[in-house]
Amino acid sequence: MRPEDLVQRWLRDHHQGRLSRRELLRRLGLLSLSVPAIGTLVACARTAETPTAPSGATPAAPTTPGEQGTPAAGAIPEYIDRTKLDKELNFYNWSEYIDPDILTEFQETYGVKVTMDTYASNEDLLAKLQGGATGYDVIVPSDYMVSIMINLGMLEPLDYSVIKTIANIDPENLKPYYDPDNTYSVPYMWGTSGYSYDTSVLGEDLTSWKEVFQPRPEVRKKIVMLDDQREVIGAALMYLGYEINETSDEALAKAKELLLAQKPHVLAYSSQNNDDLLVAGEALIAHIWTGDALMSEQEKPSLRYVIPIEGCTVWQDNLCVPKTAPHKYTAMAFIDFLNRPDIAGRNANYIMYGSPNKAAREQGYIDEAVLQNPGVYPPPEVWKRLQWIKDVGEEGALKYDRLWTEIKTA
Ligand code: SPD
Repeated sequence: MRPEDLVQRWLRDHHQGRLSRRELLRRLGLLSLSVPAIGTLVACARTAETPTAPSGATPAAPTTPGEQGTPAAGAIPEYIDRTKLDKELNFYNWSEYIDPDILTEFQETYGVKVTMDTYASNEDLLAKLQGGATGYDVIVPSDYMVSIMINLGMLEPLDYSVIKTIANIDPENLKPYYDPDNTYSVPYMWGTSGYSYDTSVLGEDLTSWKEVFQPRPEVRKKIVMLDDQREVIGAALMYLGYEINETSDEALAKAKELLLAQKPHVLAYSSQNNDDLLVAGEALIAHIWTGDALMSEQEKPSLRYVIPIEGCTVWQDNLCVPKTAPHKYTAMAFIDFLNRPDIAGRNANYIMYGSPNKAAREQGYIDEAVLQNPGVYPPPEVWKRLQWIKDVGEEGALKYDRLWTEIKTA
Protein backbone atom coordinates (compact mmCIF):
# COMPACT_ATOMS: atom_id res chain seq x y z
CA MET A 1 0.00 0.00 0.00
CA ARG A 2 1.32 3.50 -0.85
CA PRO A 3 2.24 5.60 2.23
CA GLU A 4 -0.37 8.19 1.20
CA ASP A 5 -3.11 5.54 1.22
CA LEU A 6 -1.92 4.25 4.55
CA VAL A 7 -2.01 7.75 6.11
CA GLN A 8 -5.46 8.32 4.62
CA ARG A 9 -6.68 5.11 6.23
CA TRP A 10 -5.18 6.02 9.64
CA LEU A 11 -6.78 9.46 9.50
CA ARG A 12 -10.16 7.94 8.68
CA ASP A 13 -9.78 5.47 11.54
CA HIS A 14 -8.70 8.31 13.83
CA HIS A 15 -11.69 10.50 12.98
CA GLN A 16 -14.05 7.56 13.37
CA GLY A 17 -12.64 6.87 16.82
CA ARG A 18 -10.88 3.61 15.99
CA LEU A 19 -7.32 4.97 16.24
CA SER A 20 -6.12 7.13 19.11
CA ARG A 21 -4.34 10.44 18.67
CA ARG A 22 -1.30 8.91 20.39
CA GLU A 23 -1.20 5.99 17.99
CA LEU A 24 -1.76 8.28 14.99
CA LEU A 25 1.18 10.46 16.10
CA ARG A 26 3.37 7.42 16.63
CA ARG A 27 2.61 5.96 13.21
CA LEU A 28 3.11 9.29 11.41
CA GLY A 29 6.50 9.58 13.14
CA LEU A 30 7.51 6.07 12.06
CA LEU A 31 6.59 6.69 8.44
CA SER A 32 9.14 9.49 8.21
CA LEU A 33 7.11 11.25 5.52
CA SER A 34 7.86 14.86 4.83
CA VAL A 35 5.26 17.17 6.32
CA PRO A 36 3.88 18.17 2.90
CA ALA A 37 2.99 14.56 2.24
CA ILE A 38 1.34 14.20 5.64
CA GLY A 39 0.03 17.75 5.51
CA THR A 40 -1.93 17.39 2.31
CA LEU A 41 -3.64 14.35 3.74
CA VAL A 42 -4.20 15.84 7.17
CA ALA A 43 -5.62 18.99 5.57
CA CYS A 44 -8.12 16.90 3.57
CA ALA A 45 -9.22 15.04 6.64
CA ARG A 46 -9.14 18.03 9.04
CA THR A 47 -12.68 18.16 10.33
CA ALA A 48 -13.67 16.86 13.71
CA GLU A 49 -10.24 17.42 15.27
CA THR A 50 -9.79 21.11 14.41
CA PRO A 51 -10.09 23.11 17.64
CA THR A 52 -11.89 26.44 17.44
CA ALA A 53 -10.89 29.63 19.26
CA PRO A 54 -12.48 29.71 22.70
CA SER A 55 -15.12 32.34 23.31
CA GLY A 56 -13.71 35.67 24.34
CA ALA A 57 -10.30 34.78 22.93
CA THR A 58 -8.57 36.54 20.09
CA PRO A 59 -9.32 34.38 17.09
CA ALA A 60 -6.44 32.95 15.10
CA ALA A 61 -5.39 34.90 12.04
CA PRO A 62 -7.24 33.54 9.01
CA THR A 63 -5.10 31.14 7.07
CA THR A 64 -6.13 30.63 3.51
CA PRO A 65 -4.13 27.73 2.16
CA GLY A 66 -1.57 29.18 -0.22
CA GLU A 67 0.04 27.24 -3.01
CA GLN A 68 3.42 25.71 -2.20
CA GLY A 69 5.85 28.63 -1.95
CA THR A 70 3.11 31.28 -1.97
CA PRO A 71 2.23 32.37 1.56
CA ALA A 72 -1.42 33.26 2.10
CA ALA A 73 -1.83 37.04 2.10
CA GLY A 74 -2.13 38.70 5.49
CA ALA A 75 -1.41 35.68 7.63
CA ILE A 76 2.30 36.27 8.14
CA PRO A 77 3.07 38.97 10.73
CA GLU A 78 4.28 42.21 9.17
CA TYR A 79 7.57 42.08 11.09
CA ILE A 80 8.58 38.94 9.20
CA ASP A 81 10.48 39.72 6.00
CA ARG A 82 8.87 37.34 3.51
CA THR A 83 11.70 37.79 1.04
CA LYS A 84 14.03 36.13 3.55
CA LEU A 85 11.92 33.00 3.96
CA ASP A 86 13.39 29.85 2.46
CA LYS A 87 11.29 27.26 0.68
CA GLU A 88 12.11 24.56 3.21
CA LEU A 89 12.78 23.91 6.88
CA ASN A 90 14.15 20.82 8.62
CA PHE A 91 12.78 20.21 12.07
CA TYR A 92 14.40 17.65 14.44
CA ASN A 93 11.99 16.93 17.26
CA TRP A 94 11.15 14.32 19.90
CA SER A 95 8.66 11.73 18.70
CA GLU A 96 4.95 12.38 19.39
CA TYR A 97 5.73 15.98 20.29
CA ILE A 98 3.72 18.23 17.95
CA ASP A 99 0.20 18.34 16.57
CA PRO A 100 0.70 17.52 12.85
CA ASP A 101 -1.99 20.08 11.90
CA ILE A 102 0.27 22.83 13.21
CA LEU A 103 3.05 21.91 10.82
CA THR A 104 0.56 21.89 7.99
CA GLU A 105 -0.69 25.32 8.99
CA PHE A 106 2.84 26.75 9.01
CA GLN A 107 3.49 25.24 5.65
CA GLU A 108 0.30 26.59 4.13
CA THR A 109 0.64 30.05 5.66
CA TYR A 110 4.35 30.65 5.14
CA GLY A 111 4.82 28.61 1.96
CA VAL A 112 7.67 26.67 3.59
CA LYS A 113 7.94 22.90 3.20
CA VAL A 114 8.66 21.39 6.63
CA THR A 115 10.38 18.03 7.01
CA MET A 116 10.45 16.53 10.48
CA ASP A 117 12.72 13.77 11.79
CA THR A 118 12.43 12.48 15.34
CA TYR A 119 14.74 11.33 18.14
CA ALA A 120 14.23 9.61 21.49
CA SER A 121 16.75 11.20 23.85
CA ASN A 122 18.95 14.24 24.35
CA GLU A 123 22.02 12.04 23.95
CA ASP A 124 20.75 10.78 20.57
CA LEU A 125 20.22 14.38 19.45
CA LEU A 126 23.73 15.38 20.52
CA ALA A 127 25.34 12.33 18.90
CA LYS A 128 23.50 12.97 15.65
CA LEU A 129 24.63 16.59 15.45
CA GLN A 130 28.18 15.77 16.53
CA GLY A 131 28.19 12.99 13.95
CA GLY A 132 27.90 15.64 11.25
CA ALA A 133 24.16 16.07 10.62
CA THR A 134 24.21 19.68 9.49
CA GLY A 135 20.83 19.96 7.80
CA TYR A 136 18.61 20.67 10.81
CA ASP A 137 17.17 24.15 11.31
CA VAL A 138 15.23 23.78 14.57
CA ILE A 139 15.94 21.31 17.38
CA VAL A 140 14.30 20.71 20.78
CA PRO A 141 16.92 19.96 23.47
CA SER A 142 16.01 19.78 27.15
CA ASP A 143 17.45 22.14 29.79
CA TYR A 144 20.79 20.41 30.59
CA MET A 145 21.39 19.63 26.91
CA VAL A 146 21.00 23.33 26.09
CA SER A 147 23.87 23.99 28.57
CA ILE A 148 26.00 21.30 26.96
CA MET A 149 25.34 22.60 23.44
CA ILE A 150 26.02 26.21 24.44
CA ASN A 151 29.35 25.15 25.97
CA LEU A 152 30.23 23.25 22.82
CA GLY A 153 29.40 26.30 20.68
CA MET A 154 26.70 24.41 18.80
CA LEU A 155 23.83 26.91 19.04
CA GLU A 156 23.01 30.07 17.09
CA PRO A 157 21.91 33.15 19.06
CA LEU A 158 18.18 33.68 18.48
CA ASP A 159 16.93 36.73 16.60
CA TYR A 160 14.29 38.40 18.76
CA SER A 161 13.48 40.94 16.07
CA VAL A 162 11.82 37.93 14.41
CA ILE A 163 10.76 35.90 17.48
CA LYS A 164 8.55 38.66 18.84
CA THR A 165 6.16 36.10 20.31
CA ILE A 166 8.71 35.55 23.09
CA ALA A 167 6.46 38.13 24.78
CA ASN A 168 3.83 35.39 25.19
CA ILE A 169 6.11 33.21 27.31
CA ASP A 170 5.61 33.24 31.06
CA PRO A 171 8.46 35.13 32.80
CA GLU A 172 8.51 32.17 35.22
CA ASN A 173 9.78 29.97 32.39
CA LEU A 174 12.22 32.50 30.96
CA LYS A 175 15.81 33.17 32.11
CA PRO A 176 16.34 29.53 33.12
CA TYR A 177 19.50 28.29 34.82
CA TYR A 178 20.78 26.79 31.55
CA ASP A 179 20.46 29.95 29.42
CA PRO A 180 20.01 32.94 31.75
CA ASP A 181 19.24 35.49 29.02
CA ASN A 182 17.48 33.15 26.61
CA THR A 183 20.19 33.96 24.13
CA TYR A 184 19.91 30.51 22.52
CA SER A 185 16.63 28.98 23.63
CA VAL A 186 12.89 29.58 23.89
CA PRO A 187 10.89 27.25 26.17
CA TYR A 188 8.62 24.87 24.21
CA MET A 189 6.94 22.52 26.72
CA TRP A 190 7.75 21.26 30.17
CA GLY A 191 6.84 18.21 32.21
CA THR A 192 7.85 15.60 34.74
CA SER A 193 9.15 12.02 34.54
CA GLY A 194 7.23 9.83 36.98
CA TYR A 195 5.55 6.50 36.31
CA SER A 196 2.19 5.24 35.08
CA TYR A 197 0.63 2.04 36.23
CA ASP A 198 -2.52 -0.01 35.78
CA THR A 199 -4.81 0.52 38.78
CA SER A 200 -7.12 -2.30 37.66
CA VAL A 201 -4.35 -4.77 38.50
CA LEU A 202 -2.32 -2.96 41.16
CA GLY A 203 -4.92 -0.92 43.04
CA GLU A 204 -5.06 2.78 43.75
CA ASP A 205 -2.29 3.26 46.29
CA LEU A 206 1.05 3.20 44.54
CA THR A 207 3.19 6.19 45.48
CA SER A 208 6.86 5.19 45.65
CA TRP A 209 9.71 4.35 43.25
CA LYS A 210 9.90 1.13 45.28
CA GLU A 211 7.22 -0.33 42.97
CA VAL A 212 9.59 0.18 40.06
CA PHE A 213 12.95 -0.67 41.60
CA GLN A 214 11.98 -3.41 44.06
CA PRO A 215 8.83 -4.66 42.38
CA ARG A 216 6.17 -6.92 43.80
CA PRO A 217 5.94 -10.34 42.08
CA GLU A 218 3.00 -9.51 39.78
CA VAL A 219 4.85 -6.72 37.99
CA ARG A 220 8.11 -8.57 37.47
CA LYS A 221 9.03 -8.56 33.77
CA LYS A 222 6.21 -6.04 33.26
CA ILE A 223 8.18 -2.88 33.93
CA VAL A 224 9.28 -0.46 31.20
CA MET A 225 11.98 2.11 31.88
CA LEU A 226 12.73 5.16 29.73
CA ASP A 227 15.63 4.56 27.36
CA ASP A 228 17.38 7.58 28.79
CA GLN A 229 20.53 7.49 30.91
CA ARG A 230 20.03 10.66 32.93
CA GLU A 231 16.37 9.84 33.62
CA VAL A 232 16.87 6.22 34.67
CA ILE A 233 20.02 6.74 36.73
CA GLY A 234 18.45 9.92 38.15
CA ALA A 235 15.30 8.04 39.27
CA ALA A 236 17.46 5.36 40.94
CA LEU A 237 19.49 8.05 42.71
CA MET A 238 16.35 9.76 43.97
CA TYR A 239 14.91 6.49 45.24
CA LEU A 240 18.16 5.94 47.13
CA GLY A 241 17.89 9.41 48.65
CA TYR A 242 20.63 11.04 46.60
CA GLU A 243 20.45 14.22 44.57
CA ILE A 244 19.67 13.65 40.90
CA ASN A 245 22.94 15.13 39.58
CA GLU A 246 25.14 13.13 41.92
CA THR A 247 28.46 12.03 40.44
CA SER A 248 30.25 10.52 43.45
CA ASP A 249 31.56 7.00 42.89
CA GLU A 250 29.75 5.81 45.99
CA ALA A 251 26.31 7.03 44.88
CA LEU A 252 26.75 5.79 41.32
CA ALA A 253 27.88 2.36 42.57
CA LYS A 254 24.69 2.09 44.66
CA ALA A 255 22.56 3.18 41.69
CA LYS A 256 24.30 0.56 39.56
CA GLU A 257 23.60 -2.17 42.09
CA LEU A 258 19.91 -1.20 42.21
CA LEU A 259 19.53 -1.01 38.44
CA LEU A 260 21.30 -4.34 37.87
CA ALA A 261 19.04 -6.02 40.42
CA GLN A 262 16.00 -4.47 38.73
CA LYS A 263 17.03 -5.45 35.20
CA PRO A 264 15.66 -9.07 35.17
CA HIS A 265 12.20 -7.57 35.85
CA VAL A 266 12.43 -4.99 33.08
CA LEU A 267 10.47 -5.82 29.95
CA ALA A 268 12.08 -3.02 27.91
CA TYR A 269 14.00 0.24 28.04
CA SER A 270 11.94 2.38 25.70
CA SER A 271 10.94 6.04 25.56
CA GLN A 272 8.84 5.59 22.44
CA ASN A 273 6.93 2.35 23.10
CA ASN A 274 6.53 2.60 26.87
CA ASP A 275 3.00 3.97 26.36
CA ASP A 276 2.07 1.30 23.78
CA LEU A 277 3.19 -1.50 26.08
CA LEU A 278 1.09 -0.07 28.92
CA VAL A 279 -2.00 0.37 26.78
CA ALA A 280 -1.60 -3.15 25.35
CA GLY A 281 -1.35 -4.54 28.90
CA GLU A 282 2.09 -6.06 28.28
CA ALA A 283 3.52 -3.71 30.87
CA LEU A 284 1.89 -2.82 34.20
CA ILE A 285 4.24 0.00 35.18
CA ALA A 286 6.16 2.39 32.93
CA HIS A 287 8.63 5.18 33.65
CA ILE A 288 7.14 7.89 31.44
CA TRP A 289 6.89 11.60 30.53
CA THR A 290 3.69 13.45 31.47
CA GLY A 291 2.14 13.92 28.03
CA ASP A 292 2.69 10.32 26.96
CA ALA A 293 1.16 9.20 30.27
CA LEU A 294 -1.94 11.36 29.83
CA MET A 295 -2.49 10.37 26.23
CA SER A 296 -2.32 6.71 27.30
CA GLU A 297 -4.91 7.35 30.02
CA GLN A 298 -7.35 8.53 27.36
CA GLU A 299 -7.14 5.10 25.78
CA LYS A 300 -6.96 3.11 28.98
CA PRO A 301 -8.64 4.95 31.86
CA SER A 302 -7.35 2.45 34.42
CA LEU A 303 -3.87 3.94 34.01
CA ARG A 304 -2.71 6.49 36.57
CA TYR A 305 0.30 8.82 36.50
CA VAL A 306 2.31 9.11 39.72
CA ILE A 307 4.91 11.65 40.78
CA PRO A 308 6.66 9.44 43.36
CA ILE A 309 6.97 10.53 46.97
CA GLU A 310 10.78 10.47 46.67
CA GLY A 311 10.48 12.98 43.80
CA CYS A 312 11.26 12.88 40.10
CA THR A 313 12.71 15.08 37.37
CA VAL A 314 11.10 18.23 36.11
CA TRP A 315 12.35 19.37 32.71
CA GLN A 316 11.81 22.04 30.12
CA ASP A 317 12.35 21.39 26.41
CA ASN A 318 13.39 24.30 24.20
CA LEU A 319 13.33 25.52 20.63
CA CYS A 320 16.90 26.17 19.44
CA VAL A 321 18.69 26.73 16.16
CA PRO A 322 21.94 24.83 15.52
CA LYS A 323 24.92 26.92 14.35
CA THR A 324 24.97 24.78 11.22
CA ALA A 325 21.30 25.40 10.30
CA PRO A 326 20.98 26.07 6.57
CA HIS A 327 17.74 28.11 6.89
CA LYS A 328 18.29 30.32 9.93
CA TYR A 329 15.85 33.13 9.19
CA THR A 330 13.07 30.64 8.42
CA ALA A 331 13.93 28.80 11.65
CA MET A 332 13.39 32.04 13.62
CA ALA A 333 10.05 32.60 11.83
CA PHE A 334 8.98 29.03 12.68
CA ILE A 335 9.81 29.51 16.36
CA ASP A 336 7.88 32.80 16.31
CA PHE A 337 4.88 30.96 14.80
CA LEU A 338 4.96 28.17 17.41
CA ASN A 339 4.72 30.74 20.20
CA ARG A 340 1.52 32.31 18.90
CA PRO A 341 -1.04 31.81 21.72
CA ASP A 342 -3.57 29.99 19.53
CA ILE A 343 -0.91 27.69 18.08
CA ALA A 344 0.86 27.02 21.39
CA GLY A 345 -2.53 26.33 23.03
CA ARG A 346 -3.67 23.87 20.36
CA ASN A 347 -0.32 22.14 20.51
CA ALA A 348 -0.35 21.79 24.31
CA ASN A 349 -3.90 20.42 24.23
CA TYR A 350 -2.89 17.88 21.62
CA ILE A 351 0.33 16.55 23.15
CA MET A 352 -0.76 17.21 26.75
CA TYR A 353 2.39 18.76 28.22
CA GLY A 354 2.75 21.84 30.41
CA SER A 355 2.87 25.01 28.30
CA PRO A 356 5.15 27.95 29.14
CA ASN A 357 2.89 30.13 26.96
CA LYS A 358 1.18 32.44 29.45
CA ALA A 359 -0.80 34.23 26.74
CA ALA A 360 -2.24 30.88 25.56
CA ARG A 361 -3.31 30.10 29.11
CA GLU A 362 -4.73 33.55 29.82
CA GLN A 363 -6.55 33.84 26.51
CA GLY A 364 -8.31 30.53 27.09
CA TYR A 365 -6.58 28.49 24.41
CA ILE A 366 -5.59 25.70 26.78
CA ASP A 367 -8.30 23.22 27.76
CA GLU A 368 -9.47 23.66 31.33
CA ALA A 369 -9.18 19.89 31.85
CA VAL A 370 -5.46 20.02 31.01
CA LEU A 371 -4.89 23.14 33.14
CA GLN A 372 -6.59 21.52 36.11
CA ASN A 373 -4.73 18.22 35.79
CA PRO A 374 -2.23 18.04 38.68
CA GLY A 375 -0.11 15.61 36.65
CA VAL A 376 0.48 18.37 34.08
CA TYR A 377 0.53 21.43 36.37
CA PRO A 378 1.60 20.05 39.76
CA PRO A 379 0.51 21.89 42.93
CA PRO A 380 3.19 23.74 44.98
CA GLU A 381 3.67 20.91 47.50
CA VAL A 382 4.58 18.52 44.66
CA TRP A 383 7.00 21.05 43.13
CA LYS A 384 9.09 20.74 46.30
CA ARG A 385 10.06 17.20 45.37
CA LEU A 386 10.98 17.86 41.74
CA GLN A 387 14.59 18.22 40.61
CA TRP A 388 16.22 19.54 37.42
CA ILE A 389 18.80 17.46 35.57
CA LYS A 390 21.97 19.53 35.12
CA ASP A 391 25.08 19.31 33.01
CA VAL A 392 27.51 17.27 35.14
CA GLY A 393 30.58 18.19 33.09
CA GLU A 394 32.70 16.01 30.87
CA GLU A 395 33.95 13.73 33.62
CA GLY A 396 30.48 13.28 35.14
CA ALA A 397 28.97 12.60 31.71
CA LEU A 398 31.58 9.90 31.08
CA LYS A 399 30.68 8.21 34.35
CA TYR A 400 26.97 8.25 33.45
CA ASP A 401 27.75 6.95 29.96
CA ARG A 402 29.83 4.08 31.30
CA LEU A 403 27.26 3.17 33.93
CA TRP A 404 24.44 3.23 31.35
CA THR A 405 26.37 0.95 29.00
CA GLU A 406 26.99 -1.47 31.87
CA ILE A 407 23.28 -1.57 32.70
CA LYS A 408 22.11 -1.92 29.11
CA THR A 409 24.62 -4.65 28.24
CA ALA A 410 24.32 -6.66 31.49
N1 SPD B 1 6.96 12.43 23.56
C1 SPD B 1 8.10 13.29 23.61
C2 SPD B 1 8.37 13.87 24.93
C3 SPD B 1 9.63 14.68 25.02
C4 SPD B 1 10.05 14.79 26.39
N2 SPD B 1 11.29 15.36 26.60
C5 SPD B 1 11.66 15.08 27.90
C6 SPD B 1 13.06 15.17 28.25
C7 SPD B 1 13.29 14.86 29.69
N3 SPD B 1 14.63 14.74 30.10
